Amino acid sequence: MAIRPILHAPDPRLKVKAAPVALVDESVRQLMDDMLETMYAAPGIGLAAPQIGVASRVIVVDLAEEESQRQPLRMANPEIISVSEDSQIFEEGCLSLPDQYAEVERPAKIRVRYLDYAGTAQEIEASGLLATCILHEMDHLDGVLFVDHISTLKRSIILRKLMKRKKGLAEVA
Ligand code: K1U
Ligand code: ZN
Repeated sequence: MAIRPILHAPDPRLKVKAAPVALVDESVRQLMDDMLETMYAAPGIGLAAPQIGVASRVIVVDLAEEESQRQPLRMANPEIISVSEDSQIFEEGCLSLPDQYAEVERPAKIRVRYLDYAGTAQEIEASGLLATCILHEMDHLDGVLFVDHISTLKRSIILRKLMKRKKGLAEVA
């Protein structure tokens, strides 16, 4: 397993639509393992393959607050089967938009189909933060960031802050 560098906006690789995996083979399992290690190290509660520069439809999620309670979800080719009519609002962060947060409204309950670590088709129902996190990660697979769900003004403030931060880091280096 390896910790991989996480891309930061405005990297163009974060805006690309990722391709489905043909099957869950050893290379996809290796990718899932690396993504989980990278996510735990960050730390974060989710990660999508495009965030480490891999344009494949693979995400990982784990809401556990303690190492002893970890219950990782590794999903290839996730698809939304249904969403509830009612919505919920969570404050979202993103490892590709460091230190930036905003409230985002999304469906409160979802049903998702995906291929697991063994390549077996699974379906789960998710609600609360788990639903929001899965939807956030699935957005990454289509080149969508949480800032694409907020007002133009809030989005430009966040993106300007990130550009400034990038410039500051470049001047130090
Ligand atoms: O996709 C990502 O960049 C990961 C992101 C997932 C996410 C967070 C909040 C709402 C929706 C999706 C993160 O994990 S940001 C970091 C974070 O939320 C966190 C970090 C440490 C402990 C607990 C949470
Ligand atoms: Zn994110």
